[in-house]
Amino acid sequence: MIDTEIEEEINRQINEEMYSAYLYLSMSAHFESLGLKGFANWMYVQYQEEMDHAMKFYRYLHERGGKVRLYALKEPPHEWKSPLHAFEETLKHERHITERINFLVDLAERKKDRATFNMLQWYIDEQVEEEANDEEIIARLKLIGESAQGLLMLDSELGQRVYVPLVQEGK
Ligand code: OFO
Repeated sequence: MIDTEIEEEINRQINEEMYSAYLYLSMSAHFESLGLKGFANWMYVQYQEEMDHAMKFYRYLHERGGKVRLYALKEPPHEWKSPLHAFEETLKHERHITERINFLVDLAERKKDRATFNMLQWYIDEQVEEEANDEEIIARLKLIGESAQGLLMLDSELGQRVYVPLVQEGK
């Protein structure tokens, strides 16, 4: 049986991951409305990945005999001043998620819950990758500046991103 404090914090994390999904779906819709189909695709893939993050915690809690509780989702913003602004907000949000994962790792350590500690290692690696992806796109957007041509080239590149379900990756 899983410790009740860990159970509660994993339930909060399911909500955090679902909010991440909601936020990125809102960004995807925003880019779609601007005709930036590639940016919209990138954010849609991100939305799908965040749902996987939520469901990985969901399945884990059941495996450990815990009870999943789904809490209300916050309403995400609907508009961003520019693609750069949207990606800066994405990075800010991911840094918050990294802090949450680190908090969960500390809690698992304090409670001597080795299984949870182990499961969380995947999220630690994932956060490194997510922050690096956002930082790279932010750097590119800063270089592009006001160039419409540069923005459209990046849009077409971001349109190539493909969703790979976690279950298919065996994770
Ligand atoms: Fe974006 O990594 Fe989950 O939330």
